[in-house]
Amino acid sequence: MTIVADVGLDQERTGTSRRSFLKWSAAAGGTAALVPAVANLGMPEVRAEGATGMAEADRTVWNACLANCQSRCPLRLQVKDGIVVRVLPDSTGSDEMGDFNIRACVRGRAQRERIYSPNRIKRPMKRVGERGGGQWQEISWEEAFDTIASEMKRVKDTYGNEALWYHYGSGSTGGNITKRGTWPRLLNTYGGYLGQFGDYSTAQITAAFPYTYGEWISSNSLEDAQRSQLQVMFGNNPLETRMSGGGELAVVQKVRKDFQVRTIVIDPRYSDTAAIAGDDWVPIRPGTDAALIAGMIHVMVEEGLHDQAFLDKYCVGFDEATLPEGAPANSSYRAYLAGKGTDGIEKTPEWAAEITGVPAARIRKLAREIAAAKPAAITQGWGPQRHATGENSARAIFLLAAVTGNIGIPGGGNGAREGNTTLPVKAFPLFDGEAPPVKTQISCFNWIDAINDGPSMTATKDGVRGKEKLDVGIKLMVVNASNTLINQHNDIHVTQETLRDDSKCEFIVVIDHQWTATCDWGDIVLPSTTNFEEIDLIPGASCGDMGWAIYGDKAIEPVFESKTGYEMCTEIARRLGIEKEFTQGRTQEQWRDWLFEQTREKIPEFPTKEQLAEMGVFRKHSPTGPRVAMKDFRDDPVANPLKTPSGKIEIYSQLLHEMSQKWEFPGERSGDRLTALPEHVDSWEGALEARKSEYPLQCIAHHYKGRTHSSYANLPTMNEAHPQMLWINPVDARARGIENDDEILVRNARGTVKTVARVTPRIAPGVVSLPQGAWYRPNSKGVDEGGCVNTLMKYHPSPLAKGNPGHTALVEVEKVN
Ligand SMILES: Nc1nc2c(c(=O)[nH]1)N[C@H]1C(S)=C(S)[C@@H](COP(=O)(O)OP(=O)(O)OC[C@H]3O[C@@H](n4cnc5c(=O)[nH]c(N)nc54)[C@H](O)[C@@H]3O)O[C@H]1N2
Ligand SMILES: Nc1nc2c(c(=O)[nH]1)N[C@H]1C(S)=C(S)[C@@H](COP(=O)(O)OP(=O)(O)OC[C@H]3O[C@@H](n4cnc5c(=O)[nH]c(N)nc54)[C@H](O)[C@@H]3O)O[C@H]1N2
Ligand SMILES: [Mo]
Repeated sequence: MTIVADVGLDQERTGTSRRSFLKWSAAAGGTAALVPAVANLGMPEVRAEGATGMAEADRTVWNACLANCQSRCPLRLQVKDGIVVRVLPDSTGSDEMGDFNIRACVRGRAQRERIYSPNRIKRPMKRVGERGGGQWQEISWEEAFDTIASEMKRVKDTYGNEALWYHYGSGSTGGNITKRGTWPRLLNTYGGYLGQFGDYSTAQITAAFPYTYGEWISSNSLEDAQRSQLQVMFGNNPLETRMSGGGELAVVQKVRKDFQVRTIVIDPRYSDTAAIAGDDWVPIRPGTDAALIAGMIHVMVEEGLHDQAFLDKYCVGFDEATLPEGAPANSSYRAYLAGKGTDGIEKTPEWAAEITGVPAARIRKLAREIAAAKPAAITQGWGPQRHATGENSARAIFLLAAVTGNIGIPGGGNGAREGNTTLPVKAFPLFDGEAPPVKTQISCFNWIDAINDGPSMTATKDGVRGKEKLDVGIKLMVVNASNTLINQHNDIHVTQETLRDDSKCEFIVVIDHQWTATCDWGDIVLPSTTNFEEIDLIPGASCGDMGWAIYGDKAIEPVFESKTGYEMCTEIARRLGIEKEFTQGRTQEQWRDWLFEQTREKIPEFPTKEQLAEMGVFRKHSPTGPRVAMKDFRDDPVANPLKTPSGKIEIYSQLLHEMSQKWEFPGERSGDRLTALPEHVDSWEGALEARKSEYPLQCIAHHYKGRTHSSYANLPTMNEAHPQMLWINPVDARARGIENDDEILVRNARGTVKTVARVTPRIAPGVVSLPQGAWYRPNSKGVDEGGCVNTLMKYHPSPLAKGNPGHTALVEVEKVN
């Protein structure tokens, strides 16, 4: 197919004229950016002629953007002479809800810069000299496989399987065989590895769910919001974090356009969602949602606006009368509001205003409006929970949905993040049998403690699961599709010190296709293919009530000496004598056939391999209409109890009360605590501490449009379109003599970042945001000129989840003179 014909197709769908498409192509593109990159790689030069005409492609194949933004966009790659010359978006679907054209965002369309990036790892590398010292030697694949297999054997024989660790990494989340599954399967086949619970995204809310709802239960879909009178979004930002025509962005805009549902966004930032889909913005100090909610519920109760009947029938612990047996007197939420609890403070709007920065009159108005809207869809993104006390923020937002009686009804919701409809596409198995062989788990964020002193980690101090304490620390790490060894993990300096000592963690293998800050700390670094260099059945994703799957075709041969994860693991399995168990006698192609077979058993109308290769995308709209969470429970709570101990929604959790007596928070963590109620807890480096600290600004780290975490952060076009910068309010900037675009230093006791100021009223006073994911690039003085926010963040796991508080830190900002 020629490109001109494809442009014609797009034109129908997007209204883009050929002229503007060409302009876009040149700007986002390709020629200027591609040629030097290709030259760097020593590959034949491609002339995609930009404005003067378009290169003819030999073929067009389907694949997808697999980065972890959770949108999952199909891409059509045009290939000429073995080189990807152009990346086009989805050409199927329409603008109708449930049939959306899944149009890739700027990042997806910039894939060529990534495939042909000068940062691509060319061949296996071995560290020489000190770990992290920056000296490397190229080695053969044979040597790499032999070394990894013998290190796995040595560590297993010396310390046992619990000393092996598969590191958290989200770089190829959207894949299936190309996902992060191959390495876990290898490790599980070899007897297993120390497990992990939680993730870097949602640890606190994941830990909060069981104590309120018994398990993770996503809210109604955003498509269902068409039946709402009001949407209230707490730190939920689909327009930036669910970009593309297949993301929730499309659903939110469609609901807004067709149904004009009033929308309030509660966020320290005037996000794109607030700006484009919001009617009202409530700027709030980070980490204080539970205080805002207490202030609002105080108003509702005082004015009789809450849904007492719902609380009586479905909930535990709002009132003294529904507290579980054995709960101390005055431990209900009502007693907390009245100041009869242990803190003795009444939770008036004035009290909440002091903490949150939202004026008391505004809190009253907001409370009345939310209580009056029937039904109201209350959702939260994951920004509010990625905090020092994020578990309580998440639970407080659940509570607001319960107090207003919005749970289990169309147009309502349970205060969690929106749910959606997915297709049950078969996943590549991480292990055979019922469960992975090793049952012991730590929080995925706690690995650094397990390297420093694993055996000191216990159930009540570190949340270790499956055992009272660890017997051994992490001695070997497989770090695949991850930059969380350095860039994406809080407090880069502490991590580097720990890793430098290779008597602690004795062996680290990193697998990636870009040379990241994480690669710097490997002992062996392996060059992976991108997903465009291998085959897959991509499970797709979902938005609203539409799910889809994408054909993963191989567009080009592996670049340089890169290999697929499946090939790497098969080679290592052979050396460990477990090849047959690992592969089940299948090639990657045969695994894909198996995935198709298995999926077609579950979804009879799912296309065959040949059909999907042609179609590219298979989409399906929910046949039962928009998702309404907890409908069964609402209809009949006796027949359909929740998985909580009481079977009801637990506003007061007896389990948490008991844990609060037992769990230990020694030393630096002595200020942490667990609470039976979703109450506001002043945190370390939180809103109150900011007022007396020498670092008086609360620094959050929103997820940014030009990258998915650190993925795409090295692409010139993305950096031009979405440069790194610090958002700072004009009030705070003026006080420091800072003007827009000034070079600034952002610092605290842990580190210093150099970046530029974006002086904007789009962020609350007293708050700054340095979008996470920029590449760490320290200069000779240790100042990070790349602008990585984790240079500033603290390593301090949250109290219940032991999760990542990636939006909690205090900083000071000064102009560079
Ligand atoms: N473009 C893009 N999209 C992405 C990603 C990306 O890096 N770039 N990352 C993907 C991944 S892995 C994930 S986990 C999701 C993350 O999705 P989220 O966690 O929802 O994204 P964040 O930007 O961290 O936070 C959402 C909003 O919460 C606000 N916020 C921060 N602290 C608070 C608070 O205390 N209270 C309130 N009310 N609001 C607060 C932030 O300003 C932000 O606008 O996004 C995914 N999508
Ligand atoms: N302070 C702060 N820190 C944060 C956050 C925050 O809000 N604040 N957000 C956190 C969140 S939500 C998350 S999910 C994490 C994300 O952190 P990570 O999971 O580390 O995600 P990325 O930074 O995108 O890095 C993914 C890597 O995978 C590589 N990759 C891509 N495809 C493949 C492949 O097919 N094979 C291999 N081998 N490699 C591949 C990419 O090149 C990239 O280097 O960051 C967390 N860090
Ligand atoms: Mo995430």
